[in-house]
Amino acid sequence: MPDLTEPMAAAPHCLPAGLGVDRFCAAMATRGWLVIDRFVDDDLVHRMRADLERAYATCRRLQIANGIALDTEGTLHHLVGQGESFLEFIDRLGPLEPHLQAHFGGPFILNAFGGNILRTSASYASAIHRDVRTYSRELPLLLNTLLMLDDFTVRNGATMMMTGSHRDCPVRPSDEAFAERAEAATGRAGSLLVFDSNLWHAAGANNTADARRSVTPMFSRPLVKPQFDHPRALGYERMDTLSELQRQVLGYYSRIPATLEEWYQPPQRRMYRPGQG
Ligand SMILES: O=C(O)CCC(=O)C(=O)O
Repeated sequence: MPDLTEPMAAAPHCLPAGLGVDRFCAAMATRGWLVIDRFVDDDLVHRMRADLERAYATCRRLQIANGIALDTEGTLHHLVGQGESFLEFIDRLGPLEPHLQAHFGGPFILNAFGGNILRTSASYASAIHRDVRTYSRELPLLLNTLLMLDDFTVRNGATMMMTGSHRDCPVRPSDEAFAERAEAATGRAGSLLVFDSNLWHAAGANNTADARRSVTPMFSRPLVKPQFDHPRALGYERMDTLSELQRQVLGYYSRIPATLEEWYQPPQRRMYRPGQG
């Protein structure tokens, strides 16, 4: 049995040689999470950091203006449309597409694309939580990913993962139970943490002077309602400029018609295409 606990090393743009679909699915089924070392290269990491800073100014302005500043410091939401690097990341999922398809048993879409700039102060992401309210155990509704934009270490608050809790923890564990089983998901910048959304986790405490940045795209089966209408946010007309992978993942093939004209279309022009589950 291969060791599922070690971050799997790969050259940028590739998956580690040992990370076949079977190994991926085995890790998700047993531990519920894994780290893919340097899933994206430094160039994309640098551009995502710059886009993240700009997007944070936009998100923070609205958080403050709308009276929700307290618990949201450092958090960002709905980055699709807030920087080209975020769209580029969707295209970089190619090598992982068969793995995510195997996990979901079919095509998948983006559910939400957030981010976290973790400094010494905490946000809601620092509480023990999971990101799917409906505990679905063996039926995977949602899958989290977290792309590390800085090295994640124990000192700067690497995400704490309660290994295996997606299988046996339908309700929130006590702080003690969490601490007993939680492992730090450490990794180099560019590494991708992938985890079952049924798994309990929390951002660690950042005890350094530097920010620990990440983006957190989540994925689902197309039949699950996404947290943001990505095709409408980008514009339906933008579809022609996107890759096949971006169209699928951003949900252009699983939109909701709003007129009879949109509904009555041949299969390949339908807003919700055949085969989306
Ligand atoms: O920033 C982190 O370490 C945790 C992020 C998180 O909780 C999430 O993506 O749900």
